[in-house]
Amino acid sequence: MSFFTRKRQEYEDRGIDPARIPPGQYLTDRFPVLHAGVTPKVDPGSWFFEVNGLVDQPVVWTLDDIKAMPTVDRVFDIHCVTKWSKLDTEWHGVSVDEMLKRVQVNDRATHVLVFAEHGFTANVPLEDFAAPDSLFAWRYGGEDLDVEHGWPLRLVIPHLYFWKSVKWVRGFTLLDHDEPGFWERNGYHMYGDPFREQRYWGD
Ligand SMILES: Nc1nc2c(c(=O)[nH]1)N[C@H]1C(S)=C(S)[C@@H](COP(=O)(O)O)O[C@H]1N2
Ligand SMILES: [Mo]
Repeated sequence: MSFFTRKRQEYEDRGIDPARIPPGQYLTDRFPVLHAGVTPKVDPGSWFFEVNGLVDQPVVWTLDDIKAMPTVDRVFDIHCVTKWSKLDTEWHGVSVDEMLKRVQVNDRATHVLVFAEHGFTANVPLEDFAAPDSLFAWRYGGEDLDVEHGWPLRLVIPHLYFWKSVKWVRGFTLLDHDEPGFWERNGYHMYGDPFREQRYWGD
């Protein structure tokens, strides 16, 4: 019996619906830390967030501006391309939808390039970015996000592999085409649906 078949049996025995676990993933109760480069040192006082590209008015928000928007609490399963999944993670922040209401997105916009400290980027179709579940979070499990997990602000798009959930996010650009981000230029899939196991180019 393979590792994944055995694990699946174990999850069923624990009462976990196996349909929640994408192919080739196993569950962890830990919260692994994964990123390229070093954890940035962020000064929340001088921090700002930018929305630009295909919008009528580019905007710049401070952390206080963002935290003053209506907030949501959401619980999701997350799936990392390195094969761990974590169930029922708890996030608090502002939904992407709520943010998009505050900028006039041009009709020509089809994709988003999300950017972060140290030049990290990730691309997502606008439709997935604006999906009802997507949010910009600053609390996890009832506490401020750990710096390693993206404080002061991180994106969470739970229906795509977790590399699209950009930590230390600083803004996003609306585009009329798709453009690979950091991991996508390095062989990761342009879309990254865990249930279709879209890990790498060609998957
Ligand atoms: N800014 C930034 N965000 C990032 C990354 C990164 O390298 N830089 N790595 C991504 C990857 S590959 C993963 S799996 C998740 C890991 O999030 P975690 O460390 O909170 O588990 O963050 C994603 N967000
Ligand atoms: Mo990752």
